[in-house]
Amino acid sequence: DRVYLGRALISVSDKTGVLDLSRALIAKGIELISTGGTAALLRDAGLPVQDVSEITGFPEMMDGRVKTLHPNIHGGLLALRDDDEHLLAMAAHSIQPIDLLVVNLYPFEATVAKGADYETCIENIDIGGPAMIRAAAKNHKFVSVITDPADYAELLAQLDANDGATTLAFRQRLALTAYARTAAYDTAVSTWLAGALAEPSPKYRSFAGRLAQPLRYGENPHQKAAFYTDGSSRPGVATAKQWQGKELSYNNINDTDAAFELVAEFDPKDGPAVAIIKHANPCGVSRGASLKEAYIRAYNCDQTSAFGGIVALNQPLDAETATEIVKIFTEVVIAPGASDEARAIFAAKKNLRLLTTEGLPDAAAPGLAFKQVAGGLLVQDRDSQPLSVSDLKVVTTRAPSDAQMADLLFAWKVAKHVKSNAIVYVKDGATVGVGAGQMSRVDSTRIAARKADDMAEVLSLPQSPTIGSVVASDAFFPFADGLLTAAAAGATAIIQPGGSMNDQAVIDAANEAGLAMVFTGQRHFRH
Ligand code: 93A
Repeated sequence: DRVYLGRALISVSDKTGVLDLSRALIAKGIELISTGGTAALLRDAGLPVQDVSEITGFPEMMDGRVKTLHPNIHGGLLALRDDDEHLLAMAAHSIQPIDLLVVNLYPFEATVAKGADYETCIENIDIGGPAMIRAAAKNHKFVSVITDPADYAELLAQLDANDGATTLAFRQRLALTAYARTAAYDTAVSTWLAGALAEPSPKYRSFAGRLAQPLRYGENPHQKAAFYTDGSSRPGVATAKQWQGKELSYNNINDTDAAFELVAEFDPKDGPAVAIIKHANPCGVSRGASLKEAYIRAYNCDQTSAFGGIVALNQPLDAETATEIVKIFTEVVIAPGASDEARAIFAAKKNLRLLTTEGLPDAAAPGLAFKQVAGGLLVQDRDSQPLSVSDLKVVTTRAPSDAQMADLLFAWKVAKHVKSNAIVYVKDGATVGVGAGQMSRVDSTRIAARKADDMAEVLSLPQSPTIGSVVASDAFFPFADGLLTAAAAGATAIIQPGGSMNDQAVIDAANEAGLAMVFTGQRHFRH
């Protein structure tokens, strides 16, 4: 299964390392063929190279759109070297075999990321390159294909280890890498085009990503895992800069994403906000007069769960907040920036990972969310619908005060990021109890209140922080029991979607308990 290399076609946009590779190939007696820019570079360095146009008998034309799309190239890549008819066809048309293909594509993803205009993006869709890559990969029984400069060294090591030949196992792995690359490339094109055409339907989208980082393991140590990015330049965990700490784990990435997406709900113009996440659910979210105060108030919602949590800030990390954060063990902190002083404070905590971004995620950004099921993939729009005061309907005799209204909207934003059934108690711009992921809404209501009582004890508060609080429920109360549990815990106002057959009974119960209640008309299930 060894194949010795006679001729290589090299056509690369990213010219990194291509001279060294070419020198090494020539030293092994391999002949080189190349396209315009690549050939010029090799020739300038004094290396012998044949132009593709000499082989095709056509000039590179139409701004380079047609360079390598020719039977003399594709025949050389696709011919089966052990098939008499293929060999006869090669002989009849003077087609020479090509044993090694080195291609990297027009930088489509980078062009999009730079914010280039429509025409420029179109011009950067590579056609001939993927055609050759796919041809060479299909014929991996005989042909080796390299699509990433990072693999040049491995190719040379393979040739050294096998007297100038490649093994079938190596070529198979290269073929796999090659198809992953062309799949990701076409996905980048379709994703960009869907965005450029403002095409909202998931029906027309394709899904794949680019391998960003192989992970040590998945959700559990026995699960293999990797992190793929979709090439977008959206601020978030995928595009963040890591300043210190160990490599992010699968769970870190998942939780950091949850934390940053949540805190981004709170516009920095309205003041600092902090979210602390544990197992993808918030265990404390708060605003504050300062970032430090927001952190302390978020921490005081559930100090036990915050240990080993993930902290997200809606403003750059400052020194006084950093000093507060390092008092307990935290896995990751993510923020839209960090001061030098804050970074110096973190530097003493080697295991604390610090990530910074260029800005906050856009909570209202369109996009898609995926969920795998056995045999398929569920696709839906991101839950990015905003809610404003004018969407709300007061359904009780008593209307919420301005202060309650502010807390209700705060609680609603948090509830959107809590696994259903979600119940969130809020007081003065801080969560005081979060009930997440229960099968019964009344259980979530009880758990959240019980956790608040626990914290009252830890903080030696005179009474439970739920007294005088407001409550958000991610979906409607089907019965009055959940609402009455919240009222018994001391809640004074409720925000919920409404829309239950039982709404009237729930409204009556709210009136009887003296609660103010507003309906949002929209739901925030999160499963
Ligand atoms: O415009 S293309 O799609 N048409 C082609 O026939 C073709 N063949 C190779 N682009 C084509 N290529 C691409 O040119 C390669 O994938 C590579 O990215 C680039 C190298 O061009 P140069 O050697 O002129 O820098």
